[in-house]
Amino acid sequence: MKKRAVVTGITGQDGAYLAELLLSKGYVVYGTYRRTSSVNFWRIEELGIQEDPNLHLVEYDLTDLGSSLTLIKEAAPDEVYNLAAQSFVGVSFNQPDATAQITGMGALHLLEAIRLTNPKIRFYQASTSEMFGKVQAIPQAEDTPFYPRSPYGVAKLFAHWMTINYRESYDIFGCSGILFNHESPLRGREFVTRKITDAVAKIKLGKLEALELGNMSAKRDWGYAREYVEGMWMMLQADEPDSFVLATNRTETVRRFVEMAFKAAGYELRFEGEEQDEVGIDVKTGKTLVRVNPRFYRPAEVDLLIGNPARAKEKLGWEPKTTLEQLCTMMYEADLRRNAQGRSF
Ligand code: NDP
Ligand code: GDR
Repeated sequence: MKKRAVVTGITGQDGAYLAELLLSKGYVVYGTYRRTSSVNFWRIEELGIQEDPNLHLVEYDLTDLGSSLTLIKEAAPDEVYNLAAQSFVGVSFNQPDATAQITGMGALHLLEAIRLTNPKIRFYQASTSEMFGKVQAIPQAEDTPFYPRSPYGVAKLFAHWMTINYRESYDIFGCSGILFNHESPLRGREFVTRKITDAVAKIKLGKLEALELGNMSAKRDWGYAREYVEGMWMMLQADEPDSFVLATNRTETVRRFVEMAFKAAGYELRFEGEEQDEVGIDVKTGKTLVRVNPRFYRPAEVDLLIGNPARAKEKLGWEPKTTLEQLCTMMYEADLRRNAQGRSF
């Protein structure tokens, strides 16, 4: 019998990669998408899995308890991966209520559906390093105290604790993956790495003058999404449910990622000025290629994230392999190709 999995949020970066991984392992996958006026399947199209006979695309909204019950009843999965969320931190400040409903309550709906339908189903919750927020220790591990700094982080913390609570109360095999930032050519363009690689490709092709960013001093621990979805799967194959940090244990500023992306395109940048007056100048031509726009600053910032993935290494055998330089170049090259072909997602 083939294993069956539900992946919520298949139209997102991680949902697409995870579906690809599970299909390659022989699973039947129920991937959920939201009904909108124009559904966007570009990621699963890029991965070439849209027509896979073992992939079933199911209309679903996380905020609807009935929809969760129907999904779990009809798909009858062995494993559920809850990747759907309002996942953009910046937007969560403008839409705190919607973020709480989707990102927080949505996870509870799925846990309830599992408890009521079949408590043997294994559950993965997409938790996040944003729960550490104003960090209480460096590096951050599973037992580091949380201090979220955005409505998104607070909503995710609710879902994280609900997963642990259902594990302890109902013996549900619920795992919480505390994943640090992970990127790829399939990353949404509103997130900073992809915004940068897409803009650098456009600048290279003469389609854009300069890149505008917010806080370039923020530090993040960035890894490659394809390796992180494998970690999600490994968590649900373990003997015991647990919470796991997935991270690279290396942190860099946004500014450093900007430098790297321009370097991949053959530029050398020099940064001048401070904070909102900071600019990035092309050493060869003297042109300003990067400037700050206060519009992209957040009401409260997470300054520094760096994760310690020791538990995942020890208990799951999971380790990151791709360096940030390799990841940045891979993303830039994909964006250069897309922009040269006039495709832009
Ligand atoms: P994306 O933003 O790319 O994808 C989010 C998915 O959730 C999309 O498919 C989106 O659908 C779907 N979704 C949003 N609202 C609803 C809803 N109400 N009902 C059903 N589906 C909905 O996120 P990522 O792939 O980057 O991340 C996957 C998960 O991991 C998210 O939960 C995120 O918060 C979390 N995470 C991500 C990290 C990262 O660095 N990428 C790090 C740590 C955690 P639509 O396309 O219709 O908008
Ligand atoms: P993050 O990712 O908030 O860490 O959440 P994002 O790429 O949006 O921001 C990273 C850092 O870059 C700074 N920044 C900018 N960010 C964006 N988006 N746009 C800009 O122009 C810009 N300029 C500077 C931000 O202030 C921030 O410090 C991501 C999401 O995937 C979450 O869902 C996930 O939980 C976390 O990663 C781990």
